[in-house]
Amino acid sequence: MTTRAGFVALIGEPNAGKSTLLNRMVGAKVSIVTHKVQTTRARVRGVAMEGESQIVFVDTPGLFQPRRRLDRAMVAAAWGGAADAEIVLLLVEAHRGITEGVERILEGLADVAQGRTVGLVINKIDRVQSEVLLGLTKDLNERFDFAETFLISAERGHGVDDLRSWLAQELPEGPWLYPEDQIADLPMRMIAAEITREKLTLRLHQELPYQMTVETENWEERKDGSAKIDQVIYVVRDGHKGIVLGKRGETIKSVSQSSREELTEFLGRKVHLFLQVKVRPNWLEEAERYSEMGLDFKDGN
Ligand SMILES: Nc1nc2c(ncn2[C@@H]2O[C@H](COP(=O)(O)OP(=O)(O)OP(=O)(O)O)[C@@H](O)[C@H]2O)c(=O)[nH]1
Ligand SMILES: [Mg+2]
Repeated sequence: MTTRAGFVALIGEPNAGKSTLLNRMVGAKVSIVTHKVQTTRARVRGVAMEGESQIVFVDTPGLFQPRRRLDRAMVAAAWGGAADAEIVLLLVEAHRGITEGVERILEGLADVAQGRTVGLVINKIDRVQSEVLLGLTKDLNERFDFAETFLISAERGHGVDDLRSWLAQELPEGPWLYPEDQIADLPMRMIAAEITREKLTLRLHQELPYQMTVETENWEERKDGSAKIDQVIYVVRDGHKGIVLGKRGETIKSVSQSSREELTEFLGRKVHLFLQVKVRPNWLEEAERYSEMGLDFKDGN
C-alpha cells in the first residue's frame, strides 16, 4: 500500500471562505467561521483522509495589508503556513474577482511558489452567473501559473470532491503524519476559546471583535465525566466590557449558552462554562496573549 501525506495551505483575502473549506474537507468544525473579516487569527490544522492519502489542511488568517501588531503577526502566520506546505491553494471570491488585495497576494505568491504546487480555488460560485467564472479563471491564470483551477462553493459543497481527489494524488508519497482518526491539531483549550470567540464575534459589532480575545484559563475534568471550563474575555476598554456583558448581562448570557451548547456537542459530554470579562488596555501588546493564540509576538514587530 502506497500512502501519501502532506500539508495543503489555504490562503486568500479575509472572508474568502478558507475556514469554511477546511471544515468541509475535515467534515467537522475545527476552525471558526463568521461573516466578518479577520476571523481566523492563527494557523489551524485539520486532517482529511482520501483513500490512502492524508491531507493536512492548514487554515491561515486572511492576507491583507497589516497595520497593527496583531495584523502583522497574523499575516506572517499566513505566509508561514504557505511556506511550510507542499501545496498552496489560493482562494478567490467569485463575486469579488481580482481585487487589489488579490493582486497583492499574487505578487507575494511568486516567492512562496518555488518548489510547491499552487492551485487556484474560486469559491462562492453560488453567488455568480456561470459566465463570470470563465472570464475570471482566464484572467487569474494569465497572472499566475496555477497547476489547476477549481470552481467551488465551500458552503454548499459544490466542486469540493474533485478538489479533494486532486489533492490526494498530488501529495508526495510518505507515511501519514497524524493518527487516522485525528481531525484537528489544535489544543482543546484553544478550540474551546475559539468557539466562544466565534459566538462573541457573531453577537457584537464593529471594532470590538478585533480588540477582544478569549483564553481558556482552567479546564477541569470532573468525576461525573463532565468538563468545567473557565474562560476569560479580554477587552481594552471599560465601555467594551459593558458591551460584552450587555443589558442586565443578556449578551454574555446568550454567548455563554451558545458556546456551551457547541462545546457539549464537540466534546460529546456535559460542559460547565464560566465566562469572565477583564479589561486589559494593553493586551494587544502583550507577548503572552499572542502565544495563547498560537501566534508569534515577534512577527508583529
Ligand atoms: N455564499 C457563500 N458564502 C460562503 C461560501 N464559503 C464561505 N462563505 C461565507 O463567507 C464568510 C466567511 O467565511 P470564512 O470561512 O470565515 O472565511 P475565511 O477566509 O476563513 O475568513 P478569515 O478567517 O477572516 O480570513 C462566512 O459568512 C461564510 O459562511 C460559499 O461557498 N458561498
Ligand atoms: Mg478563517
